[in-house]
Amino acid sequence: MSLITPLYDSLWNEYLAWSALVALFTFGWLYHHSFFYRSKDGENPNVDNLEVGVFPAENDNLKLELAWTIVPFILIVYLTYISWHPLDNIWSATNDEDGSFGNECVVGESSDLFFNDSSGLYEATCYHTFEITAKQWVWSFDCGTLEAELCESGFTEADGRAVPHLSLQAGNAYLAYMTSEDVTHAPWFVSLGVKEDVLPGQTTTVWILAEDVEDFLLLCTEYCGDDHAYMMAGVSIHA
Ligand SMILES: [Cu+2]
Repeated sequence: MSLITPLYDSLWNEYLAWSALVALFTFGWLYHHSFFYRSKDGENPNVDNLEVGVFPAENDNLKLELAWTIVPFILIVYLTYISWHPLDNIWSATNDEDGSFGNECVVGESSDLFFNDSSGLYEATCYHTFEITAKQWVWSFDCGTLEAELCESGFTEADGRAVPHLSLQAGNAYLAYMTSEDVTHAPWFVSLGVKEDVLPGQTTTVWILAEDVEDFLLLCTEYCGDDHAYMMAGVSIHA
């Protein structure tokens, strides 16, 4: 079972590498200065003659201030930039920009979903649509006119309770139209690394890219009242 889609694999590695680098620098600096500038036994620790409530403006260093403002800012802009591409692959409502998922499939047509290694994005020849409706504290799935093989809703057991169940077919791209009947909820397709808010009176969409055969849970990730923690569904992606 994949814990993370290939869409985020390289992002994950790059974020980890930058985190390690920043941590190494920060804690290295911190430990070096903590020990290097420690006062010796018997030495007056207030070597700079600091006074309580008086800012030591003579120690100000504009270059240093600018450096630790600008360098992290550039890093954040860079990380945002590299995150944009894969996130766009999942969240763009219509994929007309690059046409990654084509048009809606006609009856009997399959998406032929695949991960394009060179672009780092998912592609499909066409996509299917279904609906997700949330209310306190249950999910419901409407597969519309899709054949049962492509999309089927029912019930299953999770944590000793009967919960809604959604069955999808591997190798297909789905666009889920979602809304809520009461408050804000947020379905999280755990294995796919995808979550998106659903809102009363509005329709939001999210791409569900069913690549691997697997079973996982769909959880609510927007606090929605007493039984929020139990608001789950089972998802099966079958061959
Ligand atoms: Cu909820």
